[in-house]
Amino acid sequence: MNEQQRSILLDSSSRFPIPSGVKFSYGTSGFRADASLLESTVFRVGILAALRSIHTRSVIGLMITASHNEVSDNGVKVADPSGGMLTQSWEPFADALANAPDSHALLKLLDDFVKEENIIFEGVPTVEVFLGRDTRPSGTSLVEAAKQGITSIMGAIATDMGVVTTPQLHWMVRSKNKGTEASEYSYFDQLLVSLRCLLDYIPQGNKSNDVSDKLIVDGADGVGGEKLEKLKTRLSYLKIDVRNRGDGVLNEGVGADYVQKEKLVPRGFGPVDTGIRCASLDGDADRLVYFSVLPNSNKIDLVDGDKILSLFALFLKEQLSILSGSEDGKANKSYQASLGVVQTAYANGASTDYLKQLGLEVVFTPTGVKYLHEKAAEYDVGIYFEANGHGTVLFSENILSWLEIKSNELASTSKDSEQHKAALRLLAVSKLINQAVGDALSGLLLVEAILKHMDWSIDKWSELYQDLPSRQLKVKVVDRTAVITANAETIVVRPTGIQDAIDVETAKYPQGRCFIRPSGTEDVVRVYAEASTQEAADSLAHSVVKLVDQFLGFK
Ligand code: 16G
Ligand code: MG
Repeated sequence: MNEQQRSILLDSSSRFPIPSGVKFSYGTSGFRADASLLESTVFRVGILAALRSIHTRSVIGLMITASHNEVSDNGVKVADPSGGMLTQSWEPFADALANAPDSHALLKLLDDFVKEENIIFEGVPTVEVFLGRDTRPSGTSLVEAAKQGITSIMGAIATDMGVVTTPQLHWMVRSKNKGTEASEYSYFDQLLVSLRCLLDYIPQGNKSNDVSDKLIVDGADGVGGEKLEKLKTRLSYLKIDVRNRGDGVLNEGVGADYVQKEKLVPRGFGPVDTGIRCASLDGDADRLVYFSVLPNSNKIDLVDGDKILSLFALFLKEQLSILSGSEDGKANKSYQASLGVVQTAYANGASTDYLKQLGLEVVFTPTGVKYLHEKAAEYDVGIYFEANGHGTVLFSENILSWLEIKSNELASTSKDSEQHKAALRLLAVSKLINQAVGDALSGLLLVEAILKHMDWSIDKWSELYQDLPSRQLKVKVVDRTAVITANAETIVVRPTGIQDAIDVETAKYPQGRCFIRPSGTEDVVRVYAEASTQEAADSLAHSVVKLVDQFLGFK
């Protein structure tokens, strides 16, 4: 960095002192904290994003959101050129940057990092960072801090996309770097055109018309409801009633996280909604769950991320097998696409059994989108979902070009064949479903299209398999970093002895399964237990909480 650049950085960073007594850490979803503590962090992430743009010669994204956290929190995360999460190799730099005690320490860090990573400032045509924020009031001033950080790197441009969902921002970054239009309008366009295609190729036949076109969506009082309301005006097929569009408190008794964890109706829903298909988005619309209201109660039948995954897997497997079979029923050997499913330890055991019964390859990764996404990208068609409703489907470049060729070929030889339709459907799914990151809006449209294709009600979908009862608890301990896990968080290797004790407890319960892991977003250890009855799952979870106390000590 030249002297002018160094003096700009020194000067601008002195305007954003870090709060005392706080340690920031770039967790599974970036930095998160009470919004009042975040100005310096966001400013510094702005600098990081501009450097990343220089280094990758691409547009980078910076999103200000704390997702499903309470409204007083906020957060910041970076989207890489592909639209995916920031490369893990830069995370330690993000941590160091956020915690540098003063401007001089910050400058030294930047100098060292620029040398180490060999970041070349000269000859970069454009240095650009797309900025987005959710509806949190604190977002406005934090965006300003981000702009100051970005523009502290000479020549860097901060392009403000305004209030957007997290997946919209990731999508825009990806599109821009692919040379296609990166506006909200083009995002909606892509969703609507591909949805239309899926609906156009719905098999005609004896339909029971089980699936109603009525859907009620809980927008978590966040950005998702607002965007869905806009999208809806261009959607003729569905009648969507969007509730919790932003007049209430964000994430308070509403949203996908609440619905999935509490298994209760969100605010604004009640017994009158019994029998209607309902969905819930989280605060920044990157999670989606479905549910139906149980008669005369505030309880729900939850259709979580695992079931969305199962629905997608079933549909995609069917389309791939139509395509790989030839007209005479013999397998077409021209391309054998690999189809893989990625879950975490939180996936309900019944879902994993179901997917395996379908003959699918199921693999596990630790919690956090970056791990699932990376794994899913190893397949031609990789489907990943967390039980909490975050997930998507990734298509490899290979399969996409093969599908293009195949569909053109079939268009001239057998236009109305099932194979041709299957190829077109798969291409449409690859455009409808967000290739950058899990996206509640695009996921919702794909669910709706598949239900319509299958002619399935939400009940029929929910009955794919019966969830095993489960219980999640969180425990505040003296030091959660003392918990070290392995095998995709299914076993604990430290503290020594605790895994044996958990195994002994678990063995007492039919179909018992239990694991603990340190949270990446809160100062707690999480306990998950599953068993054949709710009482057993509760009891297993509570006994393991006691073990956590014995080995780690409650705070
Ligand atoms: C973050 C992750 C989510 C994960 C959750 C776990 C992203 C974008 N989000 O929200 O995937 O399920 O953290 O939280 O990666 P926990 O570590 O507190 O249990
Ligand atoms: Mg979220």
